[in-house]
Amino acid sequence: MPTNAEIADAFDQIADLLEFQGANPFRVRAYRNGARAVSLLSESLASIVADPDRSLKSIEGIGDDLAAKITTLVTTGSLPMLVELQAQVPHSVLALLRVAGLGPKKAAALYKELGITSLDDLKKACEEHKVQALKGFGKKTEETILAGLALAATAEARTLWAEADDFVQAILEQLKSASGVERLAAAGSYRRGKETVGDLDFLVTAADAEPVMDRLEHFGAVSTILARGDTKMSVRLRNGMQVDLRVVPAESFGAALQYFTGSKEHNVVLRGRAKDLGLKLNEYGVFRGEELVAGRTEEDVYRALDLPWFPPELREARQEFNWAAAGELPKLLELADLVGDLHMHTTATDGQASLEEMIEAAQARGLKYIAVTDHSKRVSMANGLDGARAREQWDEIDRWNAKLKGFRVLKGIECDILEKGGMDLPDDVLAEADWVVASVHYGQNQPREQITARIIGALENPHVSAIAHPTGRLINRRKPYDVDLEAVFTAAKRERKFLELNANPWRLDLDDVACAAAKAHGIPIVISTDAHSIADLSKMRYGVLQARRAGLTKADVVNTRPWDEVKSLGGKR
Ligand code: DGT
Ligand code: CA
Ligand code: CA
Ligand code: ZN
Repeated sequence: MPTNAEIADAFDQIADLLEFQGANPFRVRAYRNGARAVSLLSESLASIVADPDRSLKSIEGIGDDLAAKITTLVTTGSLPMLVELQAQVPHSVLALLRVAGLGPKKAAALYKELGITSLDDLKKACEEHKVQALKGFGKKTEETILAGLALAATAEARTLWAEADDFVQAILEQLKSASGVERLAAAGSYRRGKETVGDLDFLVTAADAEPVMDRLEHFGAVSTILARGDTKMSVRLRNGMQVDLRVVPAESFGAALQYFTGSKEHNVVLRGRAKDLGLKLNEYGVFRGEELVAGRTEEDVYRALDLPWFPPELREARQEFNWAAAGELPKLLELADLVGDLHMHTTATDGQASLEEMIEAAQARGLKYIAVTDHSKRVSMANGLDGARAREQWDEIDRWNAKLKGFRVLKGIECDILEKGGMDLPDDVLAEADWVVASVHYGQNQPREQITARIIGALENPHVSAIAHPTGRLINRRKPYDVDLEAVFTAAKRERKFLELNANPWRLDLDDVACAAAKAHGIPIVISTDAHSIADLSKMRYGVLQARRAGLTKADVVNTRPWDEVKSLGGKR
């Protein structure tokens, strides 16, 4: 009988192979979603198939087609479709798809034209400049691939927080139901809200550890049991991520939670402080000699060290101890503080939902206003808007606003900053918009002076409100542009413009450190989802987490304010 992990693997492989063959993206996505749904399931699929009263289709993400495939896999042990696809594509070729700048089409061309079947082959071909000679490639593409190869080697090692979160929620759900569980928590970098996490750390107090460990062992996404002892267990998930589980005594739960939440740097400072107070701190508690003085809760532990409880996002030994000493720990931003979303796309360009659908969805989320910011014409791939089409959309928005009560749609645009500098749309068009986000999408490899000058040029344009994703990085996929952020901050402050924290979990741009620096310059931050679908509107929470790590409060963030007040902070003139 195949395990859930094996079934999920089969679906992922099908998705990879279909993608390589250039199949319909919706079909590819159906298999990817299926793989995810299966791997997050706590119940074995084989047992559902065996039960005549149950239907696989009751599982979210599993439709007719996938249900039939699961049944075939469970009952016969193999899947003819997968075998057939595997025969058509050499296995190692699939690694090519994980390189930034290489879509399935280009990967297929490399395989067919140059016989490239591995990342090593690809590196060699780039270095020998064989890739740039191929039709549809060129020098730029070759450089992008080489840079992507370097990242592909280090990526995959750390998992995006958003992806880790899916697993954390499913594991918590799985462990919660074990008999005898008292307290249960996820710690580590996950709890600190770090943009990527290396491994997952769980803590539990339980009368008996065995049932809890059994539950983890049977979690659907587990591929290998690395170790299982009396109080500690480690497993590997099928996506490669390691999960550590520790069983701790109730009187030490707070100390263990504090210790395993970290960061290491934060803990080093704490231990030093304990020592100065004549105390000892470890994962079991705070001790005076042999006597346990605190350990049951984190609050107790910090109090024993004469410190306030720190939100986990701040525990990086950056500013938190200085703030505590001054009695000025910031009250961090919360998701509920945000009342608007100022960057999103519709079907007019590369979004998946219509204007009407986005408006409805934003209202349903309780927002008070949104800016619709479709791409400008330079982004031809996304069918970007020229002045006439932008005005057409804005007329439509006017008609919506005439009908809407207690909700405002702002006439916006995500206007490209051209490679040679300057904006993609003329000033008379931008002047009619309520909100203009300026973005670099092309010429990302330009030298530092040039790219910095382009961004500063946009900040100096009176019609620009904010710079979107100011460094252009994609976590694990693409490096930031070589931009002088200090110079950007100085210009933004001078021009009274906003900078974006793009909440997409791949971007989180500006990042935590840069947001803190922008705040120090007195620049208001706008947190935006850059939604390309209705579901994307829920990504705001990832941006909030990153903002909290930067120490941002409600007052530091533009879109916590009613739209009427936003203007007084700066932005478009
Ligand atoms: P990650 O998993 O690489 O994203 O980062 P963390 O912070 O989750 O680190 P991890 O999983 O190695 O350990 C979890 C926490 O446990 C860490 O933040 C601090 C604590 N810890 C682990 N090992 C040590 C150690 O050797 N010394 C100290 N002081 N703390 C440790
Ligand atoms: Ca960890
Ligand atoms: Ca760990
Ligand atoms: Zn956008």
